[in-house]
Amino acid sequence: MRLSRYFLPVLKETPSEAQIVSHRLMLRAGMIKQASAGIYSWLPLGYKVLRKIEQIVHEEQQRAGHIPMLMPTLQSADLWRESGRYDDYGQEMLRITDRHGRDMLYGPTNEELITDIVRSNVNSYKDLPLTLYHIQWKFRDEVRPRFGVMRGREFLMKDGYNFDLTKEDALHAYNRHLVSYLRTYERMGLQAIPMRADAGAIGGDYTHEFLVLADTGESEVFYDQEITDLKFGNRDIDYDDVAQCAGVLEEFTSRYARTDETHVEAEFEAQVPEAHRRSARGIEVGQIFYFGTKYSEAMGAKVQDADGNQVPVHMGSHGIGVSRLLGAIIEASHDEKGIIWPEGVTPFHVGILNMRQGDSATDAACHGIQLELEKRGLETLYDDREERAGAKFATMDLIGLPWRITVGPRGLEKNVVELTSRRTGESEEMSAEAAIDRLVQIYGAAS
Ligand code: 5CA
Repeated sequence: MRLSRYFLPVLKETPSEAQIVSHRLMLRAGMIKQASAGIYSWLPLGYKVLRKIEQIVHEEQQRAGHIPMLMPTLQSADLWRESGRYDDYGQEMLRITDRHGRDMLYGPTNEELITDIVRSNVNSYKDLPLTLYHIQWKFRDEVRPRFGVMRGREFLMKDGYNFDLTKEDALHAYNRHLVSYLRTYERMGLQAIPMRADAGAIGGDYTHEFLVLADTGESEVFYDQEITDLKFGNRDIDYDDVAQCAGVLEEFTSRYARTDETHVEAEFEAQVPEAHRRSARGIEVGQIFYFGTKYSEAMGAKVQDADGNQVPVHMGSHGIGVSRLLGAIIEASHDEKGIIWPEGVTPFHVGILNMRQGDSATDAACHGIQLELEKRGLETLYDDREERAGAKFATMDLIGLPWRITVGPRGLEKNVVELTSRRTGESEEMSAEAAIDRLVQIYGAAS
C-alpha cells in the first residue's frame, strides 16, 4: 500500500478526551473515530488490526475443534423471557420494538439464541460433544463507556458455547478452551493470566477470567508472582486428549491468581510467601464458564442418552473481547513515540520509508522493494509522501509497524538500505535483498 493513496488520518494534537494511552494512540494513529458514546467507526488501520486479531481467534478456535457460525445481532425478547434473563439483565440491555410491536433486543451475548438452535436440531447423545462459536458485535448499554474500545457499548466478541452429555465432558470443553485461549493470546504477543473469577449474571461454579497486567486495567487482581514465569510456548497439544488439557489447566491455575471479587486475603497469605505476593491491575480480555444445565433446563434443551432417557445437556460459554484486545495490546506494547505492534497482529508487516521522494533512484528502489516483499507474502506500507524525513519517521513510529526499511540516496550509492526494529530501535545496514530475506524469515517464524 502506498501511504499517499491510503486513508490514515493521523492527528497532530493529543486528543484531550482520551484518558489512557491506548485510547490516545488509537485516535492519534487514525485507527478509530468515535461515532457516539462507546461506539466507534473502525478506520482502515484499526480495521486491519481488528481483522488480524479475529483471524488468530478463528485459527485457534478451529485448531481446538470448535465450529464457526454466525448468529444475528438482533434477537427476539421471547427467548430471553424463557431463560428468565430478560428482566435480570436490566438497563445494560438495549431493547427495541419493531413496527409490529414485537420486543427485540440487541444481543449482549448469545446463550439463549444458541440454546434455541441446539434444542431444535440436536436430539441424541450421538450428536455430542459440540462446540459452536461466532465472532459478532454485541451491545451493552454500559453506564460509563470509557477508555475507547476497552469499555465500549458496541464491541466485537468471540463467544463460543459447548454442549456435552456429562459434566465430565463439559469440563473437558472448559479445559480445552483454557488451553486454546493461552495459545491465542500468546500469538498476539500478550501474556494473559487465567484468574479465578466471579460468574456474575451468567451463573455457574467454574469460571476463569484472562487478565493482561496493565496499570490502566479496570480490574484489581491478586496473584503469585511465579505465575508470570509460565509460558505456554508453541506446545503441541492434542485437544482431544483429556489428560493433557487437564494438565495444562492444572499448571496454569494451581497458583493463587484471583480477581478482587474472589480474592480472600487470608487464603492469599496462607498460600503465597510474602515475597511473591502481588496486587496489581489487569485488563480482562476473556472469560470462560461452565454453568451446567442452567440454560438447557430452563429452555428444554435435552438429548436422549444411551439408555433412552431425556437428559438436559451440560453447557459452558467462553468469550474473548476481540475489539478490547486492540486496546490491551497497545497498553502492553508502546513507548513515548507510539504503538509497537507485536508481529502477530501488525496491520502491515513492513514500513518502507523513502528519504528523498522524487529522486528517481530512491523512488525506483522503494518501489522494487515493495513489489518483492509483497510477492513474498508480506504486507507493506510505503511512505511515498512529499514530506520531510522527520515527519515520515514520526508517522512510522506512531503507527508502530515492527520493521522499517529506510531508503536514501547515500545508502543506495553503497548499495545498502537500513533495516530498523521498532521495538529495540536498532538499525542495520544491508543490501535490499538481505533485508527482504531477513523479514521473510522473521515473519515465517512468527506465524
Ligand atoms: N457469554 C459469556 C461468554 S461468551 C460472556 O458474555 N462473557 S463476558 O461478559 O465475560 O464477555 C466476554 C469478553 O468480552 C470479556 O472478557 C471482555 O474481554 C469483553 N467485553 C465485555 N464487555 C465489554 C465492553 N463493554 N467493551 C469491550 N469488551 C467487552
